Formats: sequence, structure tokens, C-alpha cells
Amino acid sequence: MNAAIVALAEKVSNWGRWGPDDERGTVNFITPAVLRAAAACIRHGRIFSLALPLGSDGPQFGQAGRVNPVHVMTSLHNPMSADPDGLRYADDFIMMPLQCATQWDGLAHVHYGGQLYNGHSVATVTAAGAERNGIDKMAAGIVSRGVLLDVARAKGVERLAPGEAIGPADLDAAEQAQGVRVRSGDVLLVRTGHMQVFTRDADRIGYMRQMPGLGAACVEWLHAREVAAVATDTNMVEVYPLEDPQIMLPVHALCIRDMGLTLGEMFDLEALAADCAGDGVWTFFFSAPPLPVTGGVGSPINPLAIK
Ligand code: UVW
Repeated sequence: MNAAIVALAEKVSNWGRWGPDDERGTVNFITPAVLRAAAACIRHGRIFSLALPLGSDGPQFGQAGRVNPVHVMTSLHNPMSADPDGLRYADDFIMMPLQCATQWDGLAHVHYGGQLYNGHSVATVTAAGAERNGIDKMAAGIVSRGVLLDVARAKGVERLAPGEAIGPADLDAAEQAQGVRVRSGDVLLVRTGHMQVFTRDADRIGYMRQMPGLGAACVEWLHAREVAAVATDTNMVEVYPLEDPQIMLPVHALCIRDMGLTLGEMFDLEALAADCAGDGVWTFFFSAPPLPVTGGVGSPINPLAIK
């Protein structure tokens, strides 16, 4: 691993912080007190789903073996009795990569140096799935106070440019512009506006192949603020093309493997951002528990922000 990453990893590592057996990482920052405060963020009863639809017209175009969900009806108008007017039912089936749309990257999604988050061996991830750090270990979560930092709006643009790196100063500036402060246990949502490339421009390849996102310098900021999880409206959370072509996905490496910080990808933040800009309230109750896929390294989700 690159020396700069190793040096940063020493600064931000959470290995051992919640004990040698921990498999949940920064989700541990969501204490009962954090949850009680989060519940108080529901004031009006407005709900925003931050998920992309799970359909055949999703953002995937076949790269890296990822495809859009395949949904099949396996029972249609099936009679449950001899009565032609009696009860009938429908069943369905979905086949999809867990990473194909709005999702969490779990703590077994990436690793380096032969170890996963908290020093668990990579040998625990096999064709049978992730025995350690699986997404199923997060099933009783991820629920907390959510904070949206609209970096695009704070910079006065509709969307950041592909390849534009967000730095800690941008996160500070968005906090200041919005009058909010990210605190321990929050789920942080960062809006770049890049989702519009897919949802408005209908440009899948433009959306998926390059994007604005967090630069590596943000990792220390996320660590200092004790963020429980971080998500953005792009496919990778971090900026791509890479800031340094020699360092592959530094935010993934440091957040997931060293900090135990779950990453959320492809969150549609447009409607929520418009509402927050309208009422000036950038905090909300946030709920996005992963599916308890045994040994899964990620999970599709339907994140809800409730104000
Ligand atoms: C990888 O698959 C490594 O990245 P992402 O989580 O962005 O899909």
C-alpha cells in the first residue's frame, strides 16, 4: 500500500476502539442518546425517499459485472381455490447485484494488506460470503440524525464538475452557509448535484464513469467529527478520476478498512436538498437499515429522511 495512505491510516484507524471483535465500526457512534436526539428531528412528518428505483432502467450499463435489477413475476393471478371469483395471488422474484443502485458499501467490501476493518483476516471473505464484517452485522441500524451538506449549493453551482474533489474546507463552508454542524453519530449526506447527470440528462455513462466527490483529505475530517456513515449522490462517494493516479480509491481504503466507516452510494438527494433549502433546516431523522443478507458485502437500501 502507498506510504501516504499508510501514514493517514495510522491517524484515522478505529481498530480496537470498540473491542477486538467489533464488526460495525463507526455505526457504534449511534448511541441511544444520539437516537433520541434524532427522533426529535421529526417535526412535520415529511418523508423523502433517497433511493433510485430498482428497475431495468437503472444506472448500470454492464461495467464490472454490474447490471440493473431483473424483476420477474413468478406467479400471476394464481387461484387459491376452485372458486373462479375467489382469492388469487401474485409473487415475484428479483435478481440484482447488491451494488447496482442506492446502496451501502459494507465493511467487507474493500481491504488491503491482507486485513479487513478491525484486523479481521481477508480469509474470512470467501465464495460463501463475508464471515466477518458482513452487512448483516449492521441489520439493527443504520438509523440516526441525518445532516445534508449541499456542497454544490454552497459553491453556487447546480452541480460540481466530474473530477472535482471536495476538500475539508468545502465541508466547513457548507456547514457555515447552512448554519449546521455535523456531530458524533450523524449520518452525513453530501450533495454534489451529479445525480442530475443520470436523472435529468439520462446519461448513464456520464454518471457512472466519472464524478465529483470526496477527496482523500476529507477522511481526517470525517474521523474528527465521528461520522457514523457517509453517503453521496454519486456512484463512488469519492472523486473519480483519481486525485493521484498512483493511489486507488483512497477514501474507500481509509474509510472502510481503517475507520470502519460505511459508505452510501447513489443517494438521490435532489428533492431533499430543495426542501432543506426552502425551510433552512438541514437535519432530519434518517433511516436506512441494510437488508440482513447473510455474509453480504453491501446492501440495496431505501434511505428515508424524515423532517
Ligand atoms: C468498488 O467497487 C471498489 O467501488 P464502489 O463501492 O464505488 O462500487
